[in-house]
Amino acid sequence: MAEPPTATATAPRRALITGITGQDGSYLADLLLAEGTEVHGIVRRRSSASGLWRIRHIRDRIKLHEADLLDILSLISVVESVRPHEIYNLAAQSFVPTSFAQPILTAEFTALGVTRMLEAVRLVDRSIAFYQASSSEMFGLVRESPQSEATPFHPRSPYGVAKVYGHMITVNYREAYGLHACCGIMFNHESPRRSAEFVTRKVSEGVARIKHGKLERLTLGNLDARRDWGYAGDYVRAMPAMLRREKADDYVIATGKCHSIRDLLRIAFGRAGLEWERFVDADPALERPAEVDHLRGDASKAKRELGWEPEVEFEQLVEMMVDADLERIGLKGESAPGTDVRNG
Ligand code: NDP
Ligand code: GDR
Repeated sequence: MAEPPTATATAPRRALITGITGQDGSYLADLLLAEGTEVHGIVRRRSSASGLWRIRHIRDRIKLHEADLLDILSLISVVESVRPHEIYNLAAQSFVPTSFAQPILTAEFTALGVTRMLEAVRLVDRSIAFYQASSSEMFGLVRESPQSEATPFHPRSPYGVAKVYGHMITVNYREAYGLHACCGIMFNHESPRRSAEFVTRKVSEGVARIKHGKLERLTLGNLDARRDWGYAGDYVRAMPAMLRREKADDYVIATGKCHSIRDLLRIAFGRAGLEWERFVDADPALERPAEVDHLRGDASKAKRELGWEPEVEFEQLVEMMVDADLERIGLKGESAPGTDVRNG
């Protein structure tokens, strides 16, 4: 067997991020670069470079490798050539409504993709530390509140089911093969780099377009949903923190505070001096076949063992997102959503 990789004074730590082009991947890359880690990322083949907008500002400081969660040989080949100390498996089909429309593809990416990454680690070098992006969607129809590491899972979407699989297979490889594998059970986290289809960004962008006279009304689905929303920049700090502990374990990452879609609307429209009730419609066609009504996380284990705490409050987060979209749309007019990282 080949020598396991070790970081030394002369050879810096190497990290490999799947999903580096996504919201969390880009913030995690910023964080790891800032501490001096050599950052590698997996990207899937694309026909244009526009999907790289979140990492454009660090493009010359990271190394990108072409591979796909569907193709295990491509994953093994990248792990073999990079020989990372740490792998952060953030890639997934991450949008819940798409998981109802494409349940099989979601399972291939979000569930089996995890096994493919774990197999690459098992085959190439078992000493590589492995982080899996687990989700509060696993709690779904919640059995208790707030939800902790001990709360039973009851997922409510093909995405949630796929995440339960990804979570349990990671735990299994830790127990069966002794891999240093951790799962961060993260509650919703948002930012100006959030994709435009998720509700927070849909609202912040909608507010900005209404304010600039480019949209008349905003149509949403279930206005009664409640979530524990935090800031992505805070949440990525928990990833290396848990992965670098001596004992691999799983941690809930959350703010512990729950807000409604109506709270989100009130703060977001209020930031632009607008009353949300005058501009928002609810369309039952946008509701999900099965909904997760409310989520609130208990991150006391992360606080105790990792010293992790969120810094950005919900109101600050919403205002940060609205301000970023007001500026972007004001400056650029009707440009493609989320193509500017200056405010991220
Ligand atoms: P995004 O949707 O922003 O990013 C997903 C990433 O996965 C993108 O880089 C995407 O690449 C990549 N990807 C998708 N399919 C493949 C594939 N077949 N092969 C290679 N790469 C692929 O997600 P987030 O950054 O918000 O979330 C990161 C992870 O954390 C996800 O696993 C998500 O499910 C999970 N999570 C997120 C939470 C949140 O609130 N943000 C909360 C809990 C968990 P491309 O650019 O090519 O599309
Ligand atoms: P979620 O995030 O499904 O929790 O998954 P999303 O922002 O899509 O939905 C949150 C809640 O808002 C309600 N909602 C709407 N949602 C969207 N997208 N669009 C609407 O118009 C709308 N109207 C109301 C939804 O019904 C839902 O209750 C996110 C993703 O990042 C996952 O990958 C991650 O695992 C979980 O968070 C934790």
